[in-house]
Amino acid sequence: MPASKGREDRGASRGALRGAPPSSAILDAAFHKAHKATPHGETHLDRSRLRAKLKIVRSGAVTLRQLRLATQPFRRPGLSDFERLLVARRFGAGAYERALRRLQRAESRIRGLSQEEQRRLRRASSTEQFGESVRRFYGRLASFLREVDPDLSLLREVSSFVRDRPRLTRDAPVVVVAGFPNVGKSSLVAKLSSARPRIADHPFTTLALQVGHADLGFDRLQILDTPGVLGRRHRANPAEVEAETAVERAATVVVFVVDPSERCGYPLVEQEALLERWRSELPVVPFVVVETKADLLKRSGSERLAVSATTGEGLDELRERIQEALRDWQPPPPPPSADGDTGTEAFEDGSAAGETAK
Ligand SMILES: Nc1nc2c(ncn2[C@@H]2O[C@H](COP(=O)(O)OP(=O)(O)O)[C@@H](O)[C@H]2O)c(=O)[nH]1
Ligand SMILES: [Mg+2]
Repeated sequence: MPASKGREDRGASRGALRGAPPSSAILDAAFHKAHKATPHGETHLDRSRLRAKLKIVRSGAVTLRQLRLATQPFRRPGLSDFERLLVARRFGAGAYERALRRLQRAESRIRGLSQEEQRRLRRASSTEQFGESVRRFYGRLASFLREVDPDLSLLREVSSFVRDRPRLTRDAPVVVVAGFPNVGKSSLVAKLSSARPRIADHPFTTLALQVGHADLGFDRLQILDTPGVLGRRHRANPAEVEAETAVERAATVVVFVVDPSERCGYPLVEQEALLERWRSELPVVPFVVVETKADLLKRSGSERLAVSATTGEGLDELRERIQEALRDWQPPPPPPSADGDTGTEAFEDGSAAGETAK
């Protein structure tokens, strides 16, 4: 029944747009479907028993399908370990897992309830009793669903968060471009890869991770643009947390971008302090440090590579240094066990790519 399927799905998402709790759109769709039942039967009593049964079966089935849709993105292959960590840091540790468990519990309660009322219907012998069964079922269905409203809302938020983040593959190294806000990270990523990130002269134009691909002798090098980080770990905003997570857990190599011209609006000493902290916290991850905006200012006596996204200066050399840092890279071994819930994508075994790039 493709037509009615479309209607249910649309009904449920329209409710979400209006800001109504997810349960009300699901119940609308469920009751709408239930009321379209046209039963056949020998006698009036048979027909009305069957009508009651169809209402219970159909409203239950529509509801269960909507609950399945809500949990779909989290079932096999599920989130990668990196995504799980991003989600845990954004939404709280264990939050979406608890929501999933509560939804699974609601599903089985609804299934049980539907069977129970169908059994009662078989024994019932009057239209009044049929009506009572339907009303009881609807009432309890509605209250089960309202109980999981916070869980449904959370899972919607989490799935849209994950949908907006890049899906990394473990078959290719990840170059994470990181540094202070406004130093020119996105401009470099745009020059180095297929990504077309937003570039603007103010901090925090990049609010989430973005991936671009490049061919530097690898099939599919992943270049990750990150939001700027100010280095105040205890007061980090969500965008900074995301960038730190990418540096800590996704990077095969970090390209750390320093803006010695300070046109970014942040003093060089603070930029250097962030670099030092990351280097000491992540001793196994190779860092390629570049001083950018070389068209504005080139420090004399600096050992570091000077680059400019504007003029293209130093970019070939940067590509070479990235290649050099990735020379011994090997794809991580497949995860030890397939417990049914782990993904086929990146890092589901919990390893950071950097740990394998020794
Ligand atoms: N002169 C000059 N400006 C640059 C260079 N790279 C970036 N910018 C400018 O610096 C600002 C911030 O760049 P963006 O790439 O968005 O920095 P992000 O916040 O680190 O991603 C923008 O106005 C860019 O045009 C460069 O190499 N030279
Ligand atoms: Mg940016």
